[in-house]
Amino acid sequence: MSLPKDFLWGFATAAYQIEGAVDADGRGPSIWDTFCAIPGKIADGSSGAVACNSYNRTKEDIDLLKSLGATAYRFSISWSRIIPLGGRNDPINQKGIDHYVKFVDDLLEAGITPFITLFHWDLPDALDKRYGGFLNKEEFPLDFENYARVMFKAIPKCKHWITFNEPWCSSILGYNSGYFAPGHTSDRTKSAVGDSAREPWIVGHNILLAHGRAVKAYREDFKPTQGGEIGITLNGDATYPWDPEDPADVEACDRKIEFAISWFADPIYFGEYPASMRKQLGDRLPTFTPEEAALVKGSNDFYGMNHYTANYIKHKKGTPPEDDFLGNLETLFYSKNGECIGEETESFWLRPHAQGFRDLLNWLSKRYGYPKIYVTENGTSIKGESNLPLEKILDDDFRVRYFDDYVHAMAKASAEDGVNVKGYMAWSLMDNFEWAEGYQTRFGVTYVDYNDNQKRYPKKSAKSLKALFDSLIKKE
Ligand code: GBH
Repeated sequence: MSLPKDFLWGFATAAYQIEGAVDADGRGPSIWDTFCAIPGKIADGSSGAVACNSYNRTKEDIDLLKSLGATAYRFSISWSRIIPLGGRNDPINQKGIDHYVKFVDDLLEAGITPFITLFHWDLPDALDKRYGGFLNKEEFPLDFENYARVMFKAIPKCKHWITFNEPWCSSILGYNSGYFAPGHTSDRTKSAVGDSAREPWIVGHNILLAHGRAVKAYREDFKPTQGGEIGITLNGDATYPWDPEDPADVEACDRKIEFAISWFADPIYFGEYPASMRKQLGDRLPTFTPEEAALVKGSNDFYGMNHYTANYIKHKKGTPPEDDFLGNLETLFYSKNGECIGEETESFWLRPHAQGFRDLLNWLSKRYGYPKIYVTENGTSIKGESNLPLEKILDDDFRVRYFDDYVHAMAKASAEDGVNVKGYMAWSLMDNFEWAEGYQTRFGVTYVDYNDNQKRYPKKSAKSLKALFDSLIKKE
């Protein structure tokens, strides 16, 4: 037994990926509704308009969670259901609030602990159009704080709040490569607007300020009476040197994690950006005023960790181009000696390598002083899964093995390395709208038949997690 007695485990989802019902009960459009409508942006031309229709199937989803034995569920709130136009002077939509209040009541009645993500990429479109969304330092943090306050007030029963999911993705994919909404990039064949060398770093900065404001509001005005906790969720992959004999590759491994994770985590734990980023980006990386640094520093009650994969890292020589966001290095699947990091999946960026999970848990714990960690996402797609017959899909041994390997690696980090991990949420409860990849790529432990009324079929992996955690969580 190697996980603490009070360890929570379950599944994660995000509003735009599962809810559908985009016009129900007064919801306003988000930047993802707008982005999906642009031809060529989503692989299969789809959108989240229907998705899993979870907005209308909450009872069924909670029954599913219960039947799988989950003790926690992480989901996100659609900001534009709460405040359709998004801003602090815009009308509040009571029907949107009522939906999530009831959902949390129903989860608690089923014995499932809710983890609420306030923001999983679906910015109200009106804020993007009104003032440039994340790019606006004066407006965006204030509007986010206001929205967060509305939710804290409405759902005092929620004790675990996550401000932002993966701000790296909102910044880099939204404002450098343009692969995600709102699609800004310097590449004029893809977008009429954007500056890949500057905008991502401004967006990241403003998200940190918005996070800081929401945390301050929670701690001052809600936590004293509600007693919950709040933090941010960051994504990051494990790194191994392409050539372990080359000190420049070894150094590039840390730099890769700094550009992905410490970009946000260093300001949150130390009050400043990593030296490696300042060195490469110069004054394109904003600086924190003393007030901003004070707001952001110390703003995590826990660290939310999203983790999926690992890479070999090869340093690059010379001056990187201005739009480089990796830290002047290459990410590879094969090492110099020809070792492969892991098997292919349906996702071009994902190859299972469970030891990397243990190694990254250790890296984070050492750098940030052994914070409490919740693993807020971990999971895999499977090569060719969508093209298999149903009975083969439900027999997803590859995913069963992935969870088994990764959860055991985490349990070792907990029992043997002193890592303070207190929860784990598998991505995802069900197949869903996989952003720019559309519906072809499936991450669910539950199969969703998009051609037959979004019917749900739990896969083998769905049923495998309870026994796995029962074998690892201490009974006393
Ligand atoms: C998670 O991100 C998301 O939180 C979740 O919504 C999503 O469904 C899940 O992954 C599965 O994809 O080569 O530059 O395009 C995981 C972290 C970081 C993985 C960005 C994909 C693409 C890098 N993601 N990465 S790029």
